[in-house]
Amino acid sequence: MSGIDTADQEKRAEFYNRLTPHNLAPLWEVLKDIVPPEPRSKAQTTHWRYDDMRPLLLESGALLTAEEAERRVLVLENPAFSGQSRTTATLYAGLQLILPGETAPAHRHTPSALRFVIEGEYGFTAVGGERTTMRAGDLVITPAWAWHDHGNEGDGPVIWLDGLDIPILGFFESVFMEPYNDSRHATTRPEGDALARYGAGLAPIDGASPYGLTSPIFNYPYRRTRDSLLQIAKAGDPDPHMAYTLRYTNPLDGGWVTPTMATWMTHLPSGFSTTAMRSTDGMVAHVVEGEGSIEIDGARIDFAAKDTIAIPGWTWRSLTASSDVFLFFFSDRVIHEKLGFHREERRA
Ligand code: GTQ
Repeated sequence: MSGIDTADQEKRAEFYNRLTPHNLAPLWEVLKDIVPPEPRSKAQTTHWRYDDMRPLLLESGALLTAEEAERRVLVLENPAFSGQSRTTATLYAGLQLILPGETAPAHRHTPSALRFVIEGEYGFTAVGGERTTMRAGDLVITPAWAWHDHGNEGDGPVIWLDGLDIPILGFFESVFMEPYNDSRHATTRPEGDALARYGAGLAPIDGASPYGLTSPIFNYPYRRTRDSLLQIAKAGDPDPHMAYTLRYTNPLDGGWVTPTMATWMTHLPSGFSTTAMRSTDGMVAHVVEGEGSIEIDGARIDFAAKDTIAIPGWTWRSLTASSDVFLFFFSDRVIHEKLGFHREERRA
């Protein structure tokens, strides 16, 4: 505090020292930090180039097996949260590698997970007795507390981006995890069952949501997402801020696909630029196709396909496409909305 003399300051400091043993602290010394006029994210804007990450991830493949690692993942760690396995203030992202013939053993945990497939053709994730083949660009959901394992039945590496709400459950001290009694969970339904039941504008006539707050569809195939975005682009009239954007939905209630993480995909035709906007949710952006740039609070990042970028909450962001661009996003927006503090601003 300014404008007070040294004697007063000493008196106050002496008072604060006597508060400490009582586990008390003066609010007025920290009020402006803990209740600022607007958010100032502690997360740093960070750019992970796939060309840098891929060789390192493959190197880890020679050091240990997926079985040994349980999950062989390089965490995309935000430099502002070194050692904390955080990509944004609230979300975790990592690159997972499965080599031919390997299994990442079955387990379940209270954090929700999403996988955005980057490369490889015969990777699979099994969730609660159903397998789905993971193709580049697919969004695969693993609901909280559902048994899941991963494998690779092809002859090349399979790599995807993991997104989990681990820091959020960590904050609430609600992380539980249980290993399964076998490396793979038994398959009880044919591949494609969930998509047929829930992903064709249809739903079972009886029965509730099998995974509670999480979408019952666990693979949103890229072919469909991409086709839809290209189809709506034919109508023209891209939104100045969002270009062509569609969100992934839970078909049973129209909401987001997980209880904590919002997911959407944006398509920018070559040459298109968006007008700046900002929102309170912190985001992870992954480049599916194309090249371009993103400006975040005035700093420009030039991105290439397969790169990943952490965008701190309440920063101004705008995109420019130098070729046809498809960007996958996930953020903690679901929680902001549910708890009523989501805010967004769009520049004219
Ligand atoms: O695949 O279950 O990146 O449990 C981190 C924790 C992936 C997974 C991660 C996990 C998983």
